Amino acid sequence: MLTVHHLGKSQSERIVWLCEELGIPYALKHYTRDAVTMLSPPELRALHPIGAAPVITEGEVLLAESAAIMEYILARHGGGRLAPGPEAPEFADYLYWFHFTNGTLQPVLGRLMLLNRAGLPADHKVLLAAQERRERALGHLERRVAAQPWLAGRDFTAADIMIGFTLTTMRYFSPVDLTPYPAIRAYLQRIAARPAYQRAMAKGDPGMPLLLD
Ligand SMILES: N[C@@H](CCC(=O)N[C@@H](CS)C(=O)NCC(=O)O)C(=O)O
Repeated sequence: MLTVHHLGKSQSERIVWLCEELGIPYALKHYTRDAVTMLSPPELRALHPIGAAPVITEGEVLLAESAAIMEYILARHGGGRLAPGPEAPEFADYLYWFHFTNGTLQPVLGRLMLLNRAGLPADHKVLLAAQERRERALGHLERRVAAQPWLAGRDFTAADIMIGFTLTTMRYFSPVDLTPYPAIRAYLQRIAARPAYQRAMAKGDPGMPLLLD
């Protein structure tokens, strides 16, 4: 049995959502962040040397890193769904946008989270550079989702699952005003309308207000 080790309010919501989209059987094990540090609890740290979520276990397999877990589940349980293959015209776009999240957008928001915590003055050049980088990434994304409904093109794929957390729950840690990005906000409404997304969030983080606007 595939077990998803899910830390509340974290990137592991991606894995819960993927399992719901695929309709595969899985067990969900919940972990709660330390109320003061917001870090993962000792039980999750005992599971994997990095101690961060997500982690999955399946038989002898223990795997961390959300992108690696997504690829593992898609390859083993996806049956070709949600991941266009090399023969598909949208293959390159799929790969690019799948990796855009953890390669570009998530690090930018993470950097800003730390810079904001450091209490830098609003005009500090490092802070301004990070903000400019965030707006560049969001502008790029805005143009993409204005041009077609989903990141890889006409069809919803795992690339959209990767970015969902970063555009929503991540904003609890690194606030972003999406007012200047109407196409991203419309894209988030398309995500919100998916029954599998609704099920995943209800199971993973019941009661957590979803930052979809
Ligand atoms: N690159 C990793 C990042 C994992 C990560 O930083 N997870 C955060 C939650 S969003 C976490 O577990 N934080 C708590 C901690 O590090 O103690 C991935 O994509 O899985």
